[in-house]
Amino acid sequence: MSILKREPGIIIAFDMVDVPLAIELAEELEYAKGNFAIKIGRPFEMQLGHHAIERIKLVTSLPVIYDGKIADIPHISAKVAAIAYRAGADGVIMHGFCGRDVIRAVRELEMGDVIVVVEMSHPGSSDYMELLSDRIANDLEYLGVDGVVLPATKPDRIKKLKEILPDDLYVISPGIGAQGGAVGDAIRAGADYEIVGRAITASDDPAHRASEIYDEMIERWKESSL
Ligand code: OMP
Repeated sequence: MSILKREPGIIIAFDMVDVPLAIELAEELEYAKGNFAIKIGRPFEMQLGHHAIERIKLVTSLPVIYDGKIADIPHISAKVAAIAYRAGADGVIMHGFCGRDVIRAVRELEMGDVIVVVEMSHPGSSDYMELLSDRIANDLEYLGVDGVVLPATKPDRIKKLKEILPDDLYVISPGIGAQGGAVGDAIRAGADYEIVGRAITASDDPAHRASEIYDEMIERWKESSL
């Protein structure tokens, strides 16, 4: 069973370095209106190591994803993922470009969801990654992973890659707000969750802003299904 509810939602990127702020936001999100999950990124992890995951898990029942963008040989990738799962992560994000053996090594842990980056949201993603993304997407049918990361900054690529990807994989999409994507762009293109960092965490009232962005996303999603 997927760690994420199969309904449109927002994954909030916890990339802040202010630990008390992160904990306060995780507590507040518990009661905020919306369908949320929390993604712990490397900057926050660098403050506390794997305790970053433990500290957030202590104050929330929302799904927690460790975004280590794991990209190493199979042995090391599995070791990093296992530490994150043991600390309480419900899922981990890893790169797809390292190869099938790396994806298999993490999946074979069977400790939680495995989410694979297929294509990235920043402009330089087109330098190299776009050359590989169709191939990675094709292979995922046989690798038994749970979800993929596709770029909200390129809704057309979401649509294209979804044609290749197995239906049962969930799609989570970053690039909304600070990177130029509009709220709702990825959901309308077929993503399940939009990933939002700075547009929420850098606002004056992040939990309130998360609910506003959630409402806006649902509004745009409903418009598109009329
Ligand atoms: P904001 O740009 O502040 O909304 O944050 C985006 C978040 O999504 C950060 O945590 C990034 O690490 C992450 N991300 C991308 O921005 N682009 C990608 O292609 C992949 C990710 C990711 O895997 O989450």
